[in-house]
Amino acid sequence: MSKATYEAAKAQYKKLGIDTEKAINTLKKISISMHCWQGDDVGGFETTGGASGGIQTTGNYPGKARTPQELMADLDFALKLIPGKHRVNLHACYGIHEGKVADRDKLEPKHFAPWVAWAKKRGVGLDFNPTFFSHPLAANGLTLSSPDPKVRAFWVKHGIQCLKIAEYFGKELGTPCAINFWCPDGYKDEPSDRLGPRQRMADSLDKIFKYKYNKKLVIPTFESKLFGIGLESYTVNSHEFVMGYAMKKGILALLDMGHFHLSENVADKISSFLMFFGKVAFHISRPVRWDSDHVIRVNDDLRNAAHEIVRMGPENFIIALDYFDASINRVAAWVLGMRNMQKALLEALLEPSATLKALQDGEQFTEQLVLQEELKSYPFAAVWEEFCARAKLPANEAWMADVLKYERDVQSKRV
Ligand code: RNT
Ligand code: ZN
Repeated sequence: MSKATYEAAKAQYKKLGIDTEKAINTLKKISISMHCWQGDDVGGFETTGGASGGIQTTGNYPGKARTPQELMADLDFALKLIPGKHRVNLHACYGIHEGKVADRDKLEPKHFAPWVAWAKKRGVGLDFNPTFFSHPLAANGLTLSSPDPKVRAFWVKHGIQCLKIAEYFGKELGTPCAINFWCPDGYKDEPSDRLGPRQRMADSLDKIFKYKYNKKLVIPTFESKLFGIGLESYTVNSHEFVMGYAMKKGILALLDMGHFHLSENVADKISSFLMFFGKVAFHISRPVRWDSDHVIRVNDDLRNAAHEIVRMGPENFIIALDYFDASINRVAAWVLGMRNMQKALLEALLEPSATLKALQDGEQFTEQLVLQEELKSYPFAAVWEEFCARAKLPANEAWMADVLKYERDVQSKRV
């Protein structure tokens, strides 16, 4: 593409009152938290058993990262193909243990020191997640809400240790660490007591948050879910439970795009969250028929979410990706998902939202509809290309050739 193509696009957007330079510069500053777990199918470094306990990956594409070194190398490779500066999201099961693996209730910052060193070197911020799954004490699908006080105590301790690790990340890296609490807790079949597990869950969470974490360094978020695999009938941390608890506790609720009925519009929830929580934490995912965690595409769900994020100020959002497809090249899955998120945000940044809002408020619904639709054929691609060119990266599928080379030279040797 020539510079002239961008200039023509710039002029076209200018007529709408949109400054493409401003859009490019805003996008450059939006940092997305890239989930380490796409790199190895939510495997982690504790066991070789893979993900279990309410969470599951499907697919068997060769070449997944098996060690911290491999995962770090893959992350490095992926980040090089993504414009902008981003964060990396770790799970507690990605601790790096020398010799005997410390159990979840005994995890300490030292188990994440190599990650901090890795992140420091690259100027990357780290986010975190306690891992309430893939563990013998989560095998029956109950953790913080278990009727067994010993099981609850174990997971409470895990939650507290993770808050300490998040504090360590925030302090070492000079950027607050978002720590997301997601538990699979639920029942496969109709329970007789829906209240008890929720009361126990709240009590366990209260015990975790008794730990006085440094609020400048740690941003706790709490994720709701509709159902889990093998836990189809009841989920303790339902949307209502999470909203209520988070509100009461002064922490953020987290929306995962795969955790609602498929006909629900997740983008519509954002404005309400923003009003009452002040900030919104997001797991950008793609459910196909169920919470399948497919790599995100630039589909209407993503576009609608991105538009709401941009309209309400990207600085008010914690944008984290959450999907894990084991059936395709995992590095490509990262790169494509991150770039798709950026594309959706850029398209939203090029929306003449003040004009559209005025049309809505003026009840000029025909003009609003026409403009909304005609905008779809504006030269977005030229602005995306310019954004990528400034980051010295291809704006098209050319990056995949690099991934295929990496697959040949590095990933395919992992047998
Ligand atoms: C599971 C949740 C949760 C996990 C990660 C690995 O349904 O979405 O966020 O995907 O914590
Ligand atoms: Zn999620």
